[in-house]
Parts: sequence; C-alpha cells; structure tokens
Amino acid sequence: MDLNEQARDILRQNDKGGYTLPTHGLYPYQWNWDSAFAAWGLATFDLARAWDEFDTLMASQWNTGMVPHIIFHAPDPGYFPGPDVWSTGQTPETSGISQPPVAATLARLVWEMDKAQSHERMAAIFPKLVKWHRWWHEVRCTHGPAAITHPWESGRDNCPDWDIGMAGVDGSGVAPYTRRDTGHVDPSMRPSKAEYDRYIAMVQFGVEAGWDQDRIVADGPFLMADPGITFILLRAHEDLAVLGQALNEDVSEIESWARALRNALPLIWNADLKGYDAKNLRTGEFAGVLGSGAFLAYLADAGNPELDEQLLRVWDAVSYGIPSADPQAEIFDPRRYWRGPTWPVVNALMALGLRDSGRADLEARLRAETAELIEKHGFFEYFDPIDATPCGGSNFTWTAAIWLTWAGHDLEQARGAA
Ligand code: 2M8
Repeated sequence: MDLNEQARDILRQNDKGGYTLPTHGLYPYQWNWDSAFAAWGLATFDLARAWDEFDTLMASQWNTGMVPHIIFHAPDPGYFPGPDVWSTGQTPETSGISQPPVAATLARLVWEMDKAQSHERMAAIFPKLVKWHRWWHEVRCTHGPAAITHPWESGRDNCPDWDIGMAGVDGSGVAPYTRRDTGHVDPSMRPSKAEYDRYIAMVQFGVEAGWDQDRIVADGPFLMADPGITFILLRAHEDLAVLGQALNEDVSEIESWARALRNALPLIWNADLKGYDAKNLRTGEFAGVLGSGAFLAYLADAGNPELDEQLLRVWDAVSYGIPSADPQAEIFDPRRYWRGPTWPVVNALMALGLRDSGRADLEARLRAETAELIEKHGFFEYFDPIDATPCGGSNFTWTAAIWLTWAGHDLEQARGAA
C-alpha cells in the first residue's frame, strides 16, 4: 500500500466517530492540537469530516472560553491521569488546562482548500475560536507573552524549557498512582517518575482551586512564558482575523490582541542565548535553553539573522529534522520524548513559517528530511534526529495528517532544492 493510502487508513482507524484519537492504546481520548492536525489531514479526502473534527473539539469549550487539552468522551482505564483525577465537572469530562491554539491556523488552511464548501462550517466555529483567543489574551497574556500553568499545556511536555519551573514544584505529597504510558511504550523514552509526580501535583492544585484560573495564575505552583505557544497564538490571531474578514466581521479586537503579543516578543528574547527563550514568570529567570519553541518564531514571522544562525547550528548537528532541544547542550537526549527528538508535526509548523517568510530552501530541506523518516519507518509519534530510530506510539494521527498535507508532497522537487 502506498504511503498516502496508509496515512488515510491511519486516520480512518483512529476515527472514533466525530473525533480522532492520536493513537490507540497510549492516547485513547481526543487531544486538542492533535485533533486540529487530524482535521487538516482529513480535509485532503473528506472535507465534511474535517469540519466535524473542529466541531467536536470546539463543543468542549468551557464557559470561560478555554478549550481543554483532553476531552474524555468515553472512559478508558488505559490512560493516566483520567477524568477522575482532573475532576473538572465538565460534560463531557475534560482536563483542566488548554493546549497550543493551532486550530484557527489549520481551520484557515482547511477553509482555503475549498472556500465555498467550507464557508458555513467555518462560520459556525468562528465565534468559538474568537472566545478561545480572547481567553488566551485576557487570562494567559497578562504578563505579555503567552503563559502556561502546566508543562502539558505547551504540548512540548517535558522539554528542557520547563526544568527551572518544574524545580519549584513539590511532587513529594502526591499519593501513589499507577502510570499507564510506560506500559504502552519504552519507559526510557517517556518522562521520569519525578516529573510525573510534579505533573500530578500541579493537577491537584487545579482541583483544589476549583480550576479557578485567576487563582492558578496568581498562586499556582508553575507559571512560565512559552515561546512556542506565543508564536502559535500570534500566527493564529492573524489567521483568525483573515477568517473574520471573509465573514465580514469586525476584526479590530483580534488585531489588537495580535499587536499586543507582537509587542511582547522582546520579553522572551534572551540576548545571552541569542534566541527566544522560556521564562519563569514567578522569578523572571530565563530557562537558558534553545529548542523548537524558539524556532516556531518563523510561524509568526518573528525570525531574525541571529535566530537563523542558531537554527542552522542546531539543525546541522543532527541528520533528520529540527530537534526539540539543542543537540550541543548537556540536557540533549535524542530519544526521550521532548528532550531532543524531532517531531514531524512541529517540523510541519516550522515549515509553514519558513515557507511564508521566503526561506523556501530551508522548507524543502525540512520536508525532505521529515519525509525520509516516515518513508524509512512509518507513521511514528516522533524520531531520533541522529539515527532516525522511530519512537513513541505508531500509526500516529498527526504524523499521518502532516504526510498528507505537507511532508509527502513534491518530494523530488524538495530533494532537488534541499
Ligand atoms: C503528549 O501529551 C500527553 C499529555 O497531554 C501525554 O504524554 O500523556 C504530548 O506529546 C502532547 O503534545 C500530545 O498532544 C499528546 C497526544 O499526542 O501526547
């Protein structure tokens, strides 16, 4: 079976009827940004089903505007922490944090594939997207850049960006629990027990605070500025404004959020590191590590010559794709989840930025390298950027989706240009 057909098959097999699982076993629920990528992939062969995916995601929006990171449609004992731990009281049950707001950007790409057929479906989710972006602006951009209250909110869960914030979280009082992730994949590729204890302690703080965002932002155990979400949100504000204009809506409020966020970018530029950097908002301290969050700057047209140099240094140190952490830094770990591996899905986002900012040669190189990983080993969750070892879950929705929408396209031309 050719890779396009295999990718479509994976999306169909992970389809639970209206929403798509990231992969069976390891992630048995609907995840926020995975679902938006699923929609993008589905749109290449079933436009109506793609819009259903956005509908199911946005249907879980809280009254506050937040769109949660996991929606627990049907109980599954194979995942921890499940709905009983999050205890948010939502219907359907959900987690209590959000995830990178890629939905508006990907909804725009889906809408552009067929504007006439998509018009009403896009119009139906537009107000919900606006409400979610307002939540980010009013609740999470109070310090300027976008802030996260839990590493899982970043989508780049255990990347070194969060180490300084995690150090201040006390995980020692967490009652014994059984992890499920390490039963599905090689434990040496997953976060450590000490990290998990802290993740759960942060969830427990949220439960005790009744998921009151003001309390969590003011007094919670963890608050860090995330360059990754900042750039994703900035790009998404701009894409949302384009959607609004197509609907003849007044987009001045959305444009003002984008302006405010762009003006805040100097706050996450670490001159010593010569790159964008995560910042502990409790102490003002920079993380001091360069990773994929910084390079998402291209997505928001926030690149600069110093960042270009850093990108090439980090990328030239490996063979396949852009690594999630700096391979020349001590913390680099090429197979452990977000502490070094390359993630096809993040490569796809960076590629959108490289292409839109006129770096076609770099976009082609990234496409050729990402495609090679998938051609060699299949649709894995992520890969070792040095020797291409496939890691994490297999038959992964977002890897299949980005193959159909980006990585699998015009490969001869990309290989020639790279
Ligand atoms: C991973 O995160 C979940 C928690 O949200 C986990 O490890 O249990 C991350 O890679 C995240 O970005 C992704 O959305 C999720 C599902 O693919 O898995």
